[in-house]
Amino acid sequence: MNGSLIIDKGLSKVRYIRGFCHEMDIDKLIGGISWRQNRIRVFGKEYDEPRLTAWFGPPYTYSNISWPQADFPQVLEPIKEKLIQTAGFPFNSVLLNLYRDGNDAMGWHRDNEREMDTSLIASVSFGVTRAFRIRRFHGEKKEGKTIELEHGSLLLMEHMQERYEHCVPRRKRIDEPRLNLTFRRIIA
Ligand SMILES: O=C(O)CCC(=O)C(=O)O
Repeated sequence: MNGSLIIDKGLSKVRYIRGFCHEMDIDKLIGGISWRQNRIRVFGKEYDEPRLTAWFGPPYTYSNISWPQADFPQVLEPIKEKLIQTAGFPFNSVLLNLYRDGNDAMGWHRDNEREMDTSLIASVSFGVTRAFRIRRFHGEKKEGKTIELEHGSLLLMEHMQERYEHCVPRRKRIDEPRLNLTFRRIIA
């Protein structure tokens, strides 16, 4: 598979592929989804999550947020099919993150819930370019990488969750939206 290998450490491999799906129209995608803004609890206080989200696939729970089973909408089917063919992996679910502008963000975390097959997670990006940061979970946290995720790009994260955490930092000067589709395989 083409693309640049960003991380290549034992089983953990992260590959960045430009132009995977650049023909898709972000406005059509955003308009085809019903969005939710979840509430999160941080140090005992509740806040609105700084982004909008949607979930399609089997029921899924993380950080006290629960999603019921939901079928893939038509607008996402071509992306899912192309991805399954490209990666040769049976993704069965997707988490959508809509960053309305640079004030929306995602903090450091790992996607390592027990019901998820973490051997491969695939992230497809649309809209404005945003930075995606990765660092070791244990030990040398300063040794990180930053990838600029461009419109239509694909990031393949193979066994990344075991060793690395990731985030999408705020970028105050950005005033355009970015849509991220994170395809996963739920196994239980
Ligand atoms: O927006 C992104 O690129 C990251 C999304 C993410 O970290 C997640 O869905 O767990």
